[in-house]
Amino acid sequence: MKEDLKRIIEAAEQQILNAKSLPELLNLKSSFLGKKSELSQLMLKLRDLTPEERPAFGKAINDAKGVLDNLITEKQESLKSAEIDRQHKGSSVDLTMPGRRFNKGSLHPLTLIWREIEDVFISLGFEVAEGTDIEDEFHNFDALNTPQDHPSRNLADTFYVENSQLLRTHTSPVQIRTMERYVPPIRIISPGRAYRNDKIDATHSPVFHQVEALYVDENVSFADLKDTLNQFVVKMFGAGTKSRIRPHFFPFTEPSAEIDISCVACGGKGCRVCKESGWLEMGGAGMVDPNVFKHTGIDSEKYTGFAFGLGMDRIAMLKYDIKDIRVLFDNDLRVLKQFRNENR
Ligand code: 2NM
Repeated sequence: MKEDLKRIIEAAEQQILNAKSLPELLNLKSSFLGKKSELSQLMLKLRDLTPEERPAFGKAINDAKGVLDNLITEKQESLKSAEIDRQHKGSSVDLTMPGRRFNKGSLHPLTLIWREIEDVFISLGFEVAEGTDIEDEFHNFDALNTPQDHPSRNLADTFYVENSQLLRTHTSPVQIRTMERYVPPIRIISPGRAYRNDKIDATHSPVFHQVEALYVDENVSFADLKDTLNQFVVKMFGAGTKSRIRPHFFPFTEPSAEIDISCVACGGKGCRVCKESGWLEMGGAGMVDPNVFKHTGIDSEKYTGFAFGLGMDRIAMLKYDIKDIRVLFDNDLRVLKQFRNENR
């Protein structure tokens, strides 16, 4: 009987390994492991053995069944994958072909500049504050020390909504609301959209983008303002970029100044971009007027602060050599596609 078992297993192994197809393998499976198989018949012959011989031999038959079953399962897998390979070879699908490319979107140049500006100010210790585009007269004008008869309040300059609500003409109301809510030290920037009823041309749009910085604490000085400005322009436009200030007037700062930076096109030597002056206008700045502190509940005897405002559209135009502000609002794909590789 031992010889029988050995012969059966060897023959079965040989045939299983040589099986050429799944149906053939399934036939082999039932003939080797099924009820009528030789192994099953061998089980019946256990009766002829002595009780002492029976357990070991029964186990040998079961082990043999296990070995053959594993062998069949393995062969089944390899025949299946061979079958799949064969199907692919015969069809027109070329699995080695590269996938279809799809068009990746790109960030708008203003979004890129917006994020870069935030990163620079965050690196200088500022936090980003945001407000709403619709504001009230108090936060847009009154609290900023703007006189009742100031021309900027006119319908001709400001978009009013209703009930003395308006589209903010700068992002300063964000600074006001921050000063109302927090105690110094306050170090924030407020990037965002602002609105003015301007005629559209190459440098004016009724919707534009501004970033304002505000630093309020004990002993904040004009020197702090100039240093912060310098650090910003160097990080934004590169080492060697300089900033300067010229006297000006704003209702909300005293003293006030206009900000210039050395021309990013010629480095200050004079060219067509800077109209031979070597300088480019960048925005306004000043020390927060004590009247503004009074409106927001900050003690102007204890605290001082500087603020400045910059045009983000202008910064984007300078950095990306865009000559007309309308390009930033047209969303012409031929323009936007050029920023594909600038995504972050
Ligand atoms: C500018 C120029 C100068 C400014 C002032 C304030 C506030 F709220 F602190 F008073 N925020 N922003 C400011 C000062 C803005 O934009 C050209």
